[in-house]
Amino acid sequence: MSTERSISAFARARNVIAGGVNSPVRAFRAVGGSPVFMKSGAGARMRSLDDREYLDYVLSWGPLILGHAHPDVVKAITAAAARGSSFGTPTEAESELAELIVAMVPSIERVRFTSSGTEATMSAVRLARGFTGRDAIVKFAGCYHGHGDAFLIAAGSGALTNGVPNSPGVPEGVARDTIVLPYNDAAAVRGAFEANPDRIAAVIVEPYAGNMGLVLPEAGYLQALRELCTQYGALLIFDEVMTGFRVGRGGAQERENVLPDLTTLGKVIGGGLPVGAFGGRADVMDLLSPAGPVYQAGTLSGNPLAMAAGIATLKAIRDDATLFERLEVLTKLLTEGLTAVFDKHGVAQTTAYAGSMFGLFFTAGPVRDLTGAMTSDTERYKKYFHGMLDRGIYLAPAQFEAGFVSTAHTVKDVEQTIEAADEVLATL
Ligand code: KE4
Repeated sequence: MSTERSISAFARARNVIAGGVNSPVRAFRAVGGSPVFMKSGAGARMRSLDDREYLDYVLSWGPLILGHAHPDVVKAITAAAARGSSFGTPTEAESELAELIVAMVPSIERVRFTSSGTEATMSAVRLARGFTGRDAIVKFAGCYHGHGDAFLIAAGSGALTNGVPNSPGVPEGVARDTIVLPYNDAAAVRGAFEANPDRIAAVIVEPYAGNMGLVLPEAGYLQALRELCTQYGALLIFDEVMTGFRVGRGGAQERENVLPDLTTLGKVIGGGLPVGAFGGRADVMDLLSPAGPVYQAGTLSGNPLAMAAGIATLKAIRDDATLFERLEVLTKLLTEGLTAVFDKHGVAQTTAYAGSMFGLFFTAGPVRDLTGAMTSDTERYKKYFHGMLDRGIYLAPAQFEAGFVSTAHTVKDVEQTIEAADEVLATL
């Protein structure tokens, strides 16, 4: 199967773009080989420069819950573009998308849009520090909250994949204010608060951790975080950049019935265009400039084209009563089918799914935190990834990522995937 055009495209890119990519995980460093360059997408599939079609379970790392080039999204972006791409003034589209988010996400009363998830998490932490007057934050090993300095300590996703979970360039002064704890360990959080009773501004957590592979919270864990933050006067921040509108209409907070003080969003709310957001309690959000003193800004925040794509996507989610039920059924079918073929071939695996996201570790597990995730056989994952890629199935080019299903995926697609896995596992 030819990838010549992608290989020469990567050589061209490396001459002018750092590492040849604009986000590290795309470079295939974790799985080896040369990244496949895509030129188009439609529904559940992408087409490469070499005109090879791939069934896509990355979906731009989560945003494309309706699949590639959904007609409603394309129409909305096209119409918005014809009216002008940006005004630098308020527009009603921003209020319309904000109203959709406020209506569906239980804890959000006010929203501020950004152009990426990283901006959203950076801003949410600054707001929490401004609101509490405290400096420290708690994050969890293996969780990824974007590339802000405060988060690149024991970070997941590409930082973990590329073996640099503690990035150079993060000053000691910043790292000192980030307390890193194991995920799924409420006692460790209690201990951190007892040792720092008035120092912790916020606990930021991926309620379903999707950046070390998929690790779900154990019963009572998120509620324990909620109670400890309330008890010690810290804010609880749910980073739902990945889980928002992906695991359910109201995100993980609705599924788990745990209300954070602030929530960060991204990915799905932009429908494939650059949008991040943070929101939550009105009394906290109203501390943001210009209403309050905590500064935060962005030239293209609330961009009309991005808002149009987000509105079209969230309206489709809002108006389709069975959308998440159908997505979860399909994701369950995929996950259980993969488990069955792994067991058939005697290959150790630990799978998890929630809504339309799923994870698969090459380890017998259990996987409840980063330590468990790191027992995964990444060499085997490499071979599995390329075996599936050769059969036209595009999975995350890194073990420490989650997979995603869209409304464009079908039962037939899932059956094709399981058959491909059956063939590949026979070769491992
Ligand atoms: P962005 O700045 O990449 O839009 O969002 C950062 C972010 C924040 N919080 C969570 C929970 C996230 O998953 C992310 C970004 N996710 C990765 C995928 N694991 C983005 C992919 C990439 O870095 O290219």
